[in-house]
Formats: sequence, structure tokens, C-alpha cells
Amino acid sequence: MVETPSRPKCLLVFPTPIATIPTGLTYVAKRFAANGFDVKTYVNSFGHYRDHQAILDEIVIPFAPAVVGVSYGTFNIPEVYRLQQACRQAGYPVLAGGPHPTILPEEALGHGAQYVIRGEGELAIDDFCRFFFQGERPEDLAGVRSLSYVDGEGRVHHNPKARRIMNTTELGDMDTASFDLDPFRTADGNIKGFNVISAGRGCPFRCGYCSHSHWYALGRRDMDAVIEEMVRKHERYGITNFWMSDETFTVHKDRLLYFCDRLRKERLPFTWMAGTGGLRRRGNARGHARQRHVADHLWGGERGRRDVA
Ligand code: B12
Ligand code: SF4
Repeated sequence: MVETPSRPKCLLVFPTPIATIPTGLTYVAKRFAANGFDVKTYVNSFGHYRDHQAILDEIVIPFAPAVVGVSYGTFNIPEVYRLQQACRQAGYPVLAGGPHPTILPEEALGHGAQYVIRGEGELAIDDFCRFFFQGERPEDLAGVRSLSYVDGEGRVHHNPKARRIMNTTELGDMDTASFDLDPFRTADGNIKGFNVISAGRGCPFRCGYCSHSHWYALGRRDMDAVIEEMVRKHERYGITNFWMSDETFTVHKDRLLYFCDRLRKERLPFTWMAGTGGLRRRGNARGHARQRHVADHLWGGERGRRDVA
């Protein structure tokens, strides 16, 4: 029998409770796995909430990971920091990512994170994994794009950001292989979050007050790839109602019209929901979308411009 060489373990933790699979983390998990890690992902839930001590005792220590990746926004931040500190004290290197450490990397580094990856994760994760597999030499840290860390002399470094991925088609479908799906099962047998589609990332606008400024510029996914993921999920899980989780799904009229026309022409039995933060109202994209299988559309004029709906 050929022995499979053991892969180092990476535990990804989403410590704040959430009722649906966090899409961004499925892509983080996918990237660590593609780079040679054995990945387990733990997502805290309202149904079975664990505090930082329980996460350490019941999830982190039994898995014994080489790296603990923690993904978080600002919600419940003191408890997230208690988790980071508990993991560090127990000897686990902590790598933080997500909206909050992106905005405040130094705060995260001061509260238990050994490393922070700012903004979009994938290319930085590739660099981090290379650093890890080359023996974690401190002199290699400078080559990890988007990384913030503290050096041996106590100086904080913020490495230059990786370029944004402008065609997100290359990232493929969300991957939940490393997730325990039980917390997301509903009484009717569905899994909350399986109906989510990531059709793009970021935002084409540049509002000066935006907390999401690391995501200026819109990375887009081909609409054909979006529809193919919908068809696959329909065939596998019987899903007919989808949620486009990016806030900019409807922002480009031509793309939206192409998507709607394909649904109509191919008589695909789907409805979809989307939220839109800022929208350029040109032509009748909104009306067109309404006639093409739209179940729900949430609008928010957060840009403060007069031409926003
Ligand atoms: C969809 C969504 C939700 C869904 C989540 C479901 C889902 N399917 O993901 C729901 C409705 C449940 C939700 C809930 C909340 N949300 Co929300 N949500 C979003 C939204 C619109 C998209 C998330 C997404 O998919 N982003 C795209 C992915 C690719 O990005 P990402 O998740 O950040 O992950 C990338 C990087 O951050 C990084 N990364 C992330 N984690 C990690 C971990 C490691 C180790 C590494 C290395 C890298 C890394 O790599 C990833 C891939 O590139 C964002 C806005 C946005 N455009 O991001 C707001 C956003 C994340 N939400 C926000 C908020 C405030 C909330 C709530 C607190 C709302 C509330 N009051 O309840 C809750 C928090 C729930 C929780 N426990 O965290 C804020 C967070 C701001 C902040 N400073 O915390 C955002 C940024 C919107 C905003 N601009 O204000 N949300
Ligand atoms: S439209 Fe929303 S996400 Fe885009 S830059 Fe403005 S505030 Fe940020």
C-alpha cells in the first residue's frame, strides 16, 4: 500500500455565530487545501454557540493544527480577541483575515494574531503557504503579499498588497468540503448557504467614507460560470432560489441583461435574490430584472449620490 504523505493541518475558525455558511471562508479553505494543507473549518452557530475557551478545548486542541486561521468582522470583537490570545498562549500560530483585521491590522496583532492578511485572501494565502512550506524563515515574511506582522525587534510591517483578482471565474464554485454542515441543516433537509452564489467581488465605486476601501474595483465572474454553478446546485440539491451574495450583482446592466436573457431563453426554473449597495440607474435594468425571475431585490443608496435609486 502506498502511504499518503501527511499534510500539515490548518484549522479555519469563524468565531462569531452566523446562521448561514460564510461564503468568503469557503474560498479561503479551498485555497489552503489547494496549497497542500489538510483543512478543517469550524463555524460558530447560534444553535450550538461555543465561547473562546470551548473553541480552544473542543475544536483547536483536538485537531492540533499547524496554523489557526481566524476570520472575522467587528461583531463581538472582544471575544474574538480572547480566542486569538488563548490560541497563541496555547502555542498555536494565529493568522487573521476578514473585514476587521483588514481595517485594523495593528489592533489584531496586538490581540493575539501573529499574522494578518489584509483584503482579498487568495494570492496572499499562496505566498503564506510558500513561506510555511519553506520552513517559516523570518526573512521570507517580507515576500508574503498583503501580510502584516511584527518582527523580532517589535516593528510592525505592512507588506504591499497583492493585486486584486479581476476575473473571479478562476476561483470556481464555493467549496464546503472542510465544513461541518450540520449546524446549517434546516427541518426540510436544506443547507443554509448552499443557495449562495458569488458572482463577483468588490465595488466599482470609491466612496470616501467606505470601510470596504480594500475592495475598491469590481472583480467579476463570467455570467456563464455563474449559471453553470446554479445548474450544478439545482441538479445536486434541488435548489431553485439563489442568493447572489455580492453587493454589486446588478451594477453592470449588460451583464445583468445577458444573465436574465439566458435564464429566460433556456427556461431555467430559477428565481434569484440580490442586494445592491450603489447602483447606476441607466436604462431599465431594474425593470428588466424584475421580469426575469427576481424573487427579492434589496436596494441601499449608501453612496450619497443624487442618481442613486
Ligand atoms: C453576504 C454578507 C453577509 C451574509 C453572510 C452570508 C454569506 N453567505 O457569506 C450575512 C447576511 C449572514 C451577513 C451577516 C453579517 N454581516 Co455581512 N456581509 C456580507 C457581504 C455583503 C458579502 C460577504 C462576502 O461574501 N464577501 C466576499 C468575500 C470573498 O470576502 P470575505 O468574506 O471578506 O473573504 C475574503 C477576505 O476577507 C479574506 N479572508 C476572510 N477570512 C479570512 C481568514 C483568513 C485566515 C485569511 C487568511 C483570509 C480571510 O479572504 C477571503 C477571500 O478573498 C459583506 C460585504 C462584502 N462585500 O464583503 C458584508 C459584511 C461582511 N457584513 C457586515 C456586517 C456588519 C454583518 C453583520 C454584523 C450584520 C448584523 N448586524 O448582523 C453580520 C455578521 C455575522 C457574522 N457572524 O460575522 C460588514 C462587516 C464590517 C465589519 N467591520 O465587521 C460587511 C463588510 C458589510 C459592510 N461594508 O459593512 N453578512
Ligand atoms: S457603493 Fe458601498 S461598497 Fe461601494 S464604495 Fe460606496 S460605500 Fe463602499
